[in-house]
Amino acid sequence: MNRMSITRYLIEEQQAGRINADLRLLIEVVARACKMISIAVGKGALGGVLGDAGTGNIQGEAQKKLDVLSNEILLETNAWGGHLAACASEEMDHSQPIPDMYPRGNYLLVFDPLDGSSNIDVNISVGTIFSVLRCPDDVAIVGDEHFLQPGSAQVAAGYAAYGPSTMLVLTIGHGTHAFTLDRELGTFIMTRRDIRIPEETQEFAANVSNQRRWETPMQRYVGELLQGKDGPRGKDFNMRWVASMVADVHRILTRGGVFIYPLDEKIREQGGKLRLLYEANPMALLVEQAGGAASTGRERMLDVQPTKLHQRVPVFLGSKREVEHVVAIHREHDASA
Ligand code: P6P
Repeated sequence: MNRMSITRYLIEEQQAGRINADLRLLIEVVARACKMISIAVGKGALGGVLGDAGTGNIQGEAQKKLDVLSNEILLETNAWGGHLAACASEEMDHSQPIPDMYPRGNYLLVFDPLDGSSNIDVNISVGTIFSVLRCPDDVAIVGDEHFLQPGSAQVAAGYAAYGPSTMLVLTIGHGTHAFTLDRELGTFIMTRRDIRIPEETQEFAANVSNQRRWETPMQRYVGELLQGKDGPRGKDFNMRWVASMVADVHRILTRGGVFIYPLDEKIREQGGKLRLLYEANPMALLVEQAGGAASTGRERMLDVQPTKLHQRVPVFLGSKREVEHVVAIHREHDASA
């Protein structure tokens, strides 16, 4: 059987001139880091890495031991290859330049090392989300400000999903492709090329316990979904909410759907729940490359100009027609306000 490994895929993309050797190395290294994280996650209680680390991060969240371990794995595996100028992470207050002892490259890597880690202790799928940017030219000392690029500037994005199987879903700007980890070989094998998200859907993902605090148009929108075929949408909808963005987005990439995390009164000050640079933007690129759409409700996600490293945004992404419907509801609301 002609099985395409991620290495062969990346070599062929390099031979086609769509990526260079440094970006190929970067993605291979991140894939190797995700394999290491998958092994640690898979050990569960036997690995002695469940539970809290006893520390907190800039998000004000208690860090899980696996949050800290996953962050360290991504930093260490990416330090010496000469492909990166700096890394930034959900788990670190500020970006971290490549140590002076190593050669410096032209890319910036920003990641959520273990997304959904509150699910770790209850054995529910979690994941790693990553985004690759170019380091601006002629920068002597790389700082947080150099990461503040719109999502459209990403040269690559992806996630690893640590579920029943470990999968890596990746885009380098030429489609979204899925690879499944062959644990015997220790290699990611392409299992889906050119994923396409159905434009219509009957499935939504939301934490509806927040509905009473959402902006009015979103309360109405989800209310209509819940009314099903008896309501204005004229069809029944199903709901799923894993509370691991990687798991919910992977389902949407696989069979369609719409993921919504609206602004709500509780988080209005922070601008939303999900982080722009290492959650919303990489997922938005993957979804758009698969024929879907991603928006803040008022702006295409990939057009948002970041102002802070850990900036948060409302997130609406998935089946194109459904996201367009959500954007139209926001536009109508704002026009009448
Ligand atoms: P809530 C996990 O903490 C996360 O950042 C995403 O992975 C997930 O989609 C969301 O938050 C879950 O939020 O409010 O339902 O716990």
